[in-house]
Amino acid sequence: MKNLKIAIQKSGRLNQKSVELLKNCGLSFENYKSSLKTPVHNFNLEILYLRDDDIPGYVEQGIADLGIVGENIIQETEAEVEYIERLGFGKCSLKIATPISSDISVLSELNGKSIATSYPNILKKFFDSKNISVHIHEISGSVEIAPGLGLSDAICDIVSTGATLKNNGLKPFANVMDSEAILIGNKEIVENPLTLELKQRVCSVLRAKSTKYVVLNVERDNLKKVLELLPGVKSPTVVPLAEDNWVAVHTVIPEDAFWHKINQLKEAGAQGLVVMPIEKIIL
Ligand code: PRT
Ligand code: ZN
Repeated sequence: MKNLKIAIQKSGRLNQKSVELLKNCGLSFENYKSSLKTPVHNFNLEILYLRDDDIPGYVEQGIADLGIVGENIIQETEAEVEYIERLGFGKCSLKIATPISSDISVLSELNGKSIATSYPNILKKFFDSKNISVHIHEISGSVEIAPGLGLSDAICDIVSTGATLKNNGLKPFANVMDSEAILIGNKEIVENPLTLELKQRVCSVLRAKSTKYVVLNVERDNLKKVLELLPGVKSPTVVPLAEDNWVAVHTVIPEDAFWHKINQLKEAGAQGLVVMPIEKIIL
């Protein structure tokens, strides 16, 4: 079978998490920062290290079959690629921000104003859909300094903690889109058996990451109450303990319900709770 090629960011915010995800999928490769590509030793796959801006276009053209890149870049480049899986890292938002001193309070007040951004295509679509006409100034970096220099009335840029906006005397004003890293594929390759296998591995890693393995002890009299609190993957395992009338319950629970559930379980009579990370969940 022909080798697939997956493009990931060479360096920057998505590189480390992309490498970590692929390694957690059981792929063995060297993460050479200096090379353009590296073979995977135990899967028919080659890893290409590219600038994130080039990834959607390369995947669209089939130079790479798959890619890991922020949704903001996919939308901005308007490349025609398939979304295979949302990966849950690289989360951020594309926001419009105005100077703290500005009294603009609704979007329509931006009509006729100028906005600096590195995302002209997304921004144009956003304002076109609202019938608002703005002057878009495309700049490639340090967008946040544009209003201070008198270059624009507002900006549209990626925000994660909001610290950069604050440090530059700006406040978030409107959300244009939320973004995260996405596994994308060339249209011709999404049904390829290798793509499907990689997708299955990625999903099992993501599923495991968002759940915890929990073991707890409970008296039989309280078992029903405890089980009602545990949706689990299927049904929890219940095993007798050496001490009469006590059982151990093994199950998995979603990470986001975690602390809430733990306290409820304790109140229902659960004791000796042990919580462990899970490596993979294959359904
Ligand atoms: O060299 P290459 O072109 O590959 O990388 P790059 O410098 O263009 O991108 P990089 O590595 O900065 O970001 C890669 C991807 O990470 C982006 O396309 C987003 O999908 C995602 N991401 C997540 C972010 C951020 N968080 C982020 N905070 N990308 C950029 N930022 C920048 C933002 O531009 C602004 O300057 O961080 C600043 C804001 O951060 P806060 O925390 O102060 O709000
Ligand atoms: Zn870039």
